[in-house]
Amino acid sequence: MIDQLDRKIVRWCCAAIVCAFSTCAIAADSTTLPAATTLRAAAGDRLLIGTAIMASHLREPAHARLLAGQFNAITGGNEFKPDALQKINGKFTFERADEIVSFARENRMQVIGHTLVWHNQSPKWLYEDAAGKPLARETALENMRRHITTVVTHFKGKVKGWDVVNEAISDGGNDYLRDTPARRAIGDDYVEKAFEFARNADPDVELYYNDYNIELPGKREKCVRLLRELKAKGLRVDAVGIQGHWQLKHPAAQVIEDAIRAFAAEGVKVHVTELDIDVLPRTRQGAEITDTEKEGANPYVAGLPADIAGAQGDRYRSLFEVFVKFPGVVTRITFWGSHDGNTWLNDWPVRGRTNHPLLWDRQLQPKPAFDGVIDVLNKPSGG
Ligand code: 9MR
Repeated sequence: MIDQLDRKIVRWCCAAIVCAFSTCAIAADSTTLPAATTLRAAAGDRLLIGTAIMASHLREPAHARLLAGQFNAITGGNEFKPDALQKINGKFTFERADEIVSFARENRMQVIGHTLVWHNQSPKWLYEDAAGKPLARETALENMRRHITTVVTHFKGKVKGWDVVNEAISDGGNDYLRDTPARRAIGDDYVEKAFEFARNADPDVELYYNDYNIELPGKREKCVRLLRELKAKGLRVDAVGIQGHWQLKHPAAQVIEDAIRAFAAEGVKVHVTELDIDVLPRTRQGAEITDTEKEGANPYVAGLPADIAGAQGDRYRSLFEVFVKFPGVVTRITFWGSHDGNTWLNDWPVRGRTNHPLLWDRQLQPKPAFDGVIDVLNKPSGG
């Protein structure tokens, strides 16, 4: 709201200056007004533009200024996950997540909670015994209920919405749900139970289902099925989060557009929650990768060549052109990080590479990727 106001004030001042100094009558329509220079100002109040951060970034002054200046939403990259909040059964540790909440409040940013139930970065005791066997259903359910209830209650009024369940859908062919510790202990209804516990803990907080590759046909249909099943049980899902860990050419913008349309038809909002555009080859993973393969897989150590940076800018531009076609449906776009020095893609699928997936380079300078995004947001019809 205030961003929109800031922008309007700038526009009014500029319009006044134009009127005062102009000898001929120039209509001060939006095309003659200066473009916003930050993502959050360009987005105004029609869209949340977010980034994933770590609490440690807040102690890096230039980085923290960039985050506060550019974004109106933040997601803790790790700080709100089960192993960060309740590593030891019954001992809740909110300090780092609370730091993120304070930073957001000081800078008029919304906080997105990520995530309540996930098969990674969750302590084993939640759903397994010491020998790795699934806990009895009632014990696992009670562990999940207590985690969700305590966490959602702690952040009541401070977090706009929660990724209630992350990555529950199976990648493989006909399998529907992923084989996870929570599912093995509780059963297929662990997803609906998670949504039920979250809603009961805070009826006002938004509830999201978040996953990767759900824009691709196959996983997309499974996600639609999940939404329908949750709805049939009387549960509320406010938005689907398409993670958006994408590459220069894959997936096609049309595929993403089709998925947004398919999810919107189920009556939910669509968020893009972990956006980045990988510019490196997706090599084999794991320890068996050879040194030669590793070197070949790391071609831009000295910097991103201008043609690739330009192609990445075009890619971001065309993705945002899709997103702004859906005003009121695509209501948040969150990048998974801000500058290239700080992205999980420097360590995945091969450790120690030099990747360049984000809008700012390692010196915090905006890349063509930034121009691609802000140009679209600045267009009068952009959303
Ligand atoms: O960005 C997170 C990284 O710091 C962690 O090491 C990693 C561990 O799994 O998780 C990263 O974030 C993931 C997110 O929580 C869920 N979707 C995939 C993201 C990238 O792995």
